[in-house]
Amino acid sequence: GLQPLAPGAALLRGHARSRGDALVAAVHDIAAASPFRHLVTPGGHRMSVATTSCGTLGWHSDEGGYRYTARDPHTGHPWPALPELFVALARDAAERAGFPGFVPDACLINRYQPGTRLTLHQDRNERDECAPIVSVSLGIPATFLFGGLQRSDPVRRLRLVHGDVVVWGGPSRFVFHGVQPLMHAEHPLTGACRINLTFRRAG
Ligand code: MD5
Ligand code: FE
Repeated sequence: GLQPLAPGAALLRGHARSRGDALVAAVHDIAAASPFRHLVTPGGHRMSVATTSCGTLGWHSDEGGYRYTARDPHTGHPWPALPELFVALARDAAERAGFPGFVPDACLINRYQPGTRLTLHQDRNERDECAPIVSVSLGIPATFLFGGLQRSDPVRRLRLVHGDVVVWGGPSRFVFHGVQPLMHAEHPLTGACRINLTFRRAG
C-alpha cells in the first residue's frame, strides 16, 4: 500500500522487503570497491554516519563544501555503477508515488550504527529540482524526522524498518529532515546496523 505523508511524499511500507537480501549483497559489493567513510562537513565536523555512493555521480563533502563528484575522492576511481536492481526499484517506487520516468544517476548509501544520527537538514545540491528522492531503509529500525520548509517548523516522527521505501517529491522535496540517534538492535541481514539508500537525480 501507499501511505501519503505530506503533499508529494509517500511511504511504501515494506516495498523493498522481498529484495532485501539482494540489496544488502549489492551494498557489500559497492563498499568493497568504494569503502564507507566518515565525511567531514564544511564546518569541520566528522559525520557520525558512514557514507559511500554508486552511480555516475557520488556524494562528497570536506572543508571545501558539499558536492557531487564523478570519481570517488578516496579511491580516485569512478564510483561503482548503479546496479540494475537499484534503478528498477527506484523507478518503480517513484512511479507508484506519482513521479513516472524517474531515472536516478546517483545513489548515496548511508550506514548507521547505534548512536549514529543525522541532524536536521535539507538536500539542495541536486540540479533537477523536479525529480523526487527515493529512500530505501534496510536493516535495523530508525526514527526518521521530517519537518517543513522552515527549520523552525514542527517535526513529525516516522519509524522506518527494513524494506520501507519513502518517496519525497513535489512540495516535500526540500523539507527539513533527519534521523534520531539509532537505538541498538540486530537484524539478520545487517547485524547492528541500518543502511539507507537514497536515489537522486543529481546531474
Ligand atoms: C537517511 N538520508 O535515512 C536519509 C534518507 C541524506 C538523508 O537524509 O541526505 O542522506 S533521505 C530522506 C530525504 C531526502 C530528501 C528529502 C527528504 C527526505 N524530505 O523531503 O524529507 O539516511
Ligand atoms: Fe537528506
